[in-house]
Amino acid sequence: MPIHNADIARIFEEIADLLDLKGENRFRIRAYRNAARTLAQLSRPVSDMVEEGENLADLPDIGDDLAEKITVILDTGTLPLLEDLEDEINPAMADLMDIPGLGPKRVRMLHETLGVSTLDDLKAEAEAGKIRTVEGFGEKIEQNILDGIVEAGEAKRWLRSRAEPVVTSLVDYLSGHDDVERVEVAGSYRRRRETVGDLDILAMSNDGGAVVEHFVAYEDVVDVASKGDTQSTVRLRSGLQVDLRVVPHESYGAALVYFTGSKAHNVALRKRAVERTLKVNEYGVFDTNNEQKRIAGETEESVYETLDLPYIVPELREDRGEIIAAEKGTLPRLITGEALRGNLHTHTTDSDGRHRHSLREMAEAARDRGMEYLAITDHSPAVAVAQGLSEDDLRRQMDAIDALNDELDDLHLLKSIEVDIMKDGTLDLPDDVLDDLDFCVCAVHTSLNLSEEKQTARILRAMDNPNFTILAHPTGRRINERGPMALNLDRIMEAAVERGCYLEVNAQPERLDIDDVLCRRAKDIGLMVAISADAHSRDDLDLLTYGVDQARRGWLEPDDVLNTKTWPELARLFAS
Ligand code: DGT
Ligand code: CA
Ligand code: CA
Repeated sequence: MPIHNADIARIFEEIADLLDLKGENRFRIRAYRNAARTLAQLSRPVSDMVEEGENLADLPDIGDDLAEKITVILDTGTLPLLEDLEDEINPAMADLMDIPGLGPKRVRMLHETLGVSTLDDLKAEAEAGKIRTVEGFGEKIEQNILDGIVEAGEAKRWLRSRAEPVVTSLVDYLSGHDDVERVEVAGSYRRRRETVGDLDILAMSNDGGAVVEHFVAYEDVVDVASKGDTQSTVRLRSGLQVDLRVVPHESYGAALVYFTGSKAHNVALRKRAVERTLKVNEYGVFDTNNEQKRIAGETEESVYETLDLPYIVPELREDRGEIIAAEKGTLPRLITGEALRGNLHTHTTDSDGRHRHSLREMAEAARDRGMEYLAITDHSPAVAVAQGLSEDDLRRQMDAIDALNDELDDLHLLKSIEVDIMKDGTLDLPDDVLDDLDFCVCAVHTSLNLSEEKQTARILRAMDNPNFTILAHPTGRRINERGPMALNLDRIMEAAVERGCYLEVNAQPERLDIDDVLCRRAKDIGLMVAISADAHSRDDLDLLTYGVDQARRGWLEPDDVLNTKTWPELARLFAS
């Protein structure tokens, strides 16, 4: 394996970090960091320089000692000094210094007092409120650390919803150029994945050079990683990386297929092409016997057509059976946002000061969006931070809903609750009040760390309650924040089918719970889901679209989704 300049730079950075954690001499630390920067910015591989007999010590910030170390790395891929340091100090501790506010001194302190060595340790101690107890730390620093951990996670993949405004501005900007005929975002963004690693933008133009110049001149570009005649990669101020490709008219469809991916879908398409003595790439579809001859490529449809396939929407392009389904004519007729008649998970100011709008305001917002029904599902008492509704509060809210229903013509409010599933699997309100609701949304908010056995048993027990209707955010995951609970979801889904219960696709962008893969599993066993906004404000009602995206990626059709039904239809389902 060739050793790149960046590899050597990384080793020097790591040494500097570990020396820093040891409290070593800062000049020695600085020397490694400076050398790392020199290497990272060098235009030629140092391996070439060594081969050509050049003296590395002539490079800025590199003396005889470091020059010698570079040759050792080129020969062996590592350095004894680094290995010694890694034996002494857990290298994971170096990652902790990336959290804002945590320098080497504080990391050392946390290690000595609480035994913190990894990001997971740090998170656990911060969540348990232990950090604030360490000398020199306080509640504020603890909170900053928690926020920092979240941000560190988000830096890896972006929530698609967070990338959206960035995309809109950039696409507007690119479309504004005279030589640009069309712009589209491809990649995972177009496939509507819940997160995106980077953006892949395709522009149609005959003047690639001009478009690339326009692109790199965008005001939010802070770093140009590469720039050619038809492609460029940049990093935006927000940290998001963007790949641009400029293609001519005749290749646009082929390029769109290629850069939309997924890679696995592309591989499957190419295999299919080979079987037809065709070649598919980002420039078009070609005859293997005469590669000069472009058979298709102007539109995506033309590419699929040469492979004897109908058009496949981007959400399905994951090589999860879509090509066979397309061939057989059994592609799903996917759910759309227009098919949703209402929302089955909504909060109001009745339960939580953080919720921004009253019952009436939420009702009017739903009506303005053309919804036929809206279920009001405030929290139950166990969610103390959200000031959950007591039985009396809930009865009062039910009266208020009756009154408002008399008044509203074109929206029907449903009486419901987001009732907590307690640790023992009981529900957080007595059955006699739950009996009087239209249906119940049930959720786990506490004791998320039970074993799979216990967590599963807890939810199954809750489902035994005849008032149980929909399991809200079933896995409890929050993207980039916390993973799913340990759960046997197959058992839960089967139990739901047996008992006439349902699962939610929570449309909050950081939840999207259940996800696409689980949606597909639900469909396969005949389990319907509710796509729910979990709205905490009027604008949140618009989040449904993210739930629809996830459901589409999970092959769901209108009949798989509860809230495509009218309320009378739903009432019948819930009663049976
Ligand atoms: P991401 O960015 O991690 O969220 O995921 P994608 O799917 O956007 O992946 P990305 O940005 O690496 O590449 C964009 C598309 O380009 C990808 O979906 C398919 C295509 N592509 C990239 N690398 C390859 C490759 O090695 N082979 C093939 N066939 N296609 C590739
Ligand atoms: Ca991408
Ligand atoms: Ca990319």
